[in-house]
Amino acid sequence: MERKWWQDKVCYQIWPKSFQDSNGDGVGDIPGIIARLDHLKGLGVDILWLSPVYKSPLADQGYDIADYRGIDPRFGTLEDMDRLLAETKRRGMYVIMDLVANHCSDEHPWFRKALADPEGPYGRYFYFRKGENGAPPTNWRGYFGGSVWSPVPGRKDLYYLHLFCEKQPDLNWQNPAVRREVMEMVNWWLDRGVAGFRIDAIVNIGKPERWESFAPDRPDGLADCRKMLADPVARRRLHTYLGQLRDEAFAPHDAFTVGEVFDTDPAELSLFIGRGGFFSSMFGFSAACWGKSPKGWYAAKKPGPDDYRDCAFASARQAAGIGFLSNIIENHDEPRGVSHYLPEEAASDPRAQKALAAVQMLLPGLPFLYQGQEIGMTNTVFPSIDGVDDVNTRGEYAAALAAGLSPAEALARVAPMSRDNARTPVQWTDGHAAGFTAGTPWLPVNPNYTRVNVQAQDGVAGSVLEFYKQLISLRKNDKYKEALVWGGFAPVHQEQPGLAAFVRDGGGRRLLVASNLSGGEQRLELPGAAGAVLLCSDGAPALAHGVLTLAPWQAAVVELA
Ligand code: TEU
Repeated sequence: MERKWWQDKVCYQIWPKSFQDSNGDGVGDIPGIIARLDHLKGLGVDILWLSPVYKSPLADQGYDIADYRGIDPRFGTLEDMDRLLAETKRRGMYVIMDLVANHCSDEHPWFRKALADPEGPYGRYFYFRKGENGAPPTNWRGYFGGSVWSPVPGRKDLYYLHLFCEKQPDLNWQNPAVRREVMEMVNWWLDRGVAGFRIDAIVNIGKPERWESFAPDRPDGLADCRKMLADPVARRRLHTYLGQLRDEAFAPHDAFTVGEVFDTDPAELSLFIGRGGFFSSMFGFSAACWGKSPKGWYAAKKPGPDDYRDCAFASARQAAGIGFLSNIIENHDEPRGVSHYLPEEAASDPRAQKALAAVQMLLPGLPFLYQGQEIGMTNTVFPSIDGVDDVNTRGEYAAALAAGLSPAEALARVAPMSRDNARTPVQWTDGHAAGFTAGTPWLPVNPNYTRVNVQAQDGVAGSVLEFYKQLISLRKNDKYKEALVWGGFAPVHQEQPGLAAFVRDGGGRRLLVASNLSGGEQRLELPGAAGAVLLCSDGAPALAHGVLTLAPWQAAVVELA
């Protein structure tokens, strides 16, 4: 595999609105990020992914962009952004931005001009279609529920397409002028010093030739819009556009790019992240997709530690020899990983949080942490649906009600999946608003902040935060890098419930990573003679007669002779 500058790095996602507020308005901002760079440097992370900070009405929290070259005043200014780039550079860190180009905001000048004249040049930046007999052109349901079509105000029977919310009109990538706008914008940021992009919802940019309704798949009479993405013409178009992005923007800058690509066909992995692929990396979402139901969140099954292990291992094997997947246990769209993958009674147990961390951080691929993960932040509590901000959660709540659930049941079922779980403010201290803001936070702080916060863990032996630091420094240690970054991967005793173990080998070294993801003891026969114990989450593991015994929720890394 070709060696690239970003492969031995550790990445960290910042969701700016909830990271750190600097001016007391209750909303996180870029100066707040700058103020916390030393925390991130101390943790050992290198590449910071900033969720959108562009000018936006924040209908989907910035994933609805009104000006691709402007910073939203709530987050700061372009000067603040330049300062962030300089301050990260000074610390040997990199910033990647979020490229949200499947759609823009309905408040973007392009869409305003398009609405004023749908038949004009800006009309061709979007998808306008005529309905039939008062009904929208197709019966596609959007990602957040409801039709993907909204009527154009003042125009009889004309609709515009939005796969996400109605304030996120889809951009028409078939129009070369749109692609030129995107290429120029991406190059503008890369020239400014951004190291690359996380590429949002990108599989949606290839649209099919024929726009047809599908058989309804829910009581609402609509059908999942994702069905049209499988169309061969849509796929071919997607590949063409991604090739253009790579050739005209990413490759000339040697940018680091990570695609948000769900449900990838394993046969296409090499096209996406192989040598000369569209992206540097893409997220391995198999664990995040586990248990999801076509009916909606209310019908989703909660995964357990073994499901996480099996998904993660399967993805690692698929990518072996091809490229680097990006490994997550959570992001701004998912529940907190410790709440989602650990059994309920263990989600807040630092031992269990560390055992899960060891697996994620030492798998092949690139580790991505999400803000607050490093201190074991958990899902929050939802007293009522009125307190939910997220447009996605509100759509899923409506789907649960439509399926006949009572309001209380609907809330109880969608709450564990809500995107607001990951969007509560980062817990820095046990003081006012967890040290996130001097004012009132835009979304309530998770009530567990008095116990779970950075201040309580920083420099404290045995804390989740200190364990993440150890994992990161082990991955970066020159002695073990060949094995942990570029080396092979072989699962060990995967059939053993509650155990996640694997061997990483390279540069003449073999390391066993063994995590006990259960509340009972785990014993495993070592696949080789035991050498030094490089790391242990709690205490020391018991090693005798070629057998490793792990205490409940204990994780260890052992060098094999
Ligand atoms: O997400 C794309 C996407 O497919 C999501 O709808 C995902 O399925 C859902 O959030 C899971 O809960 C990206 C961004 O990550 C998300 O925050 C945006 O809302 C979305 O694109 C639209 O830009």
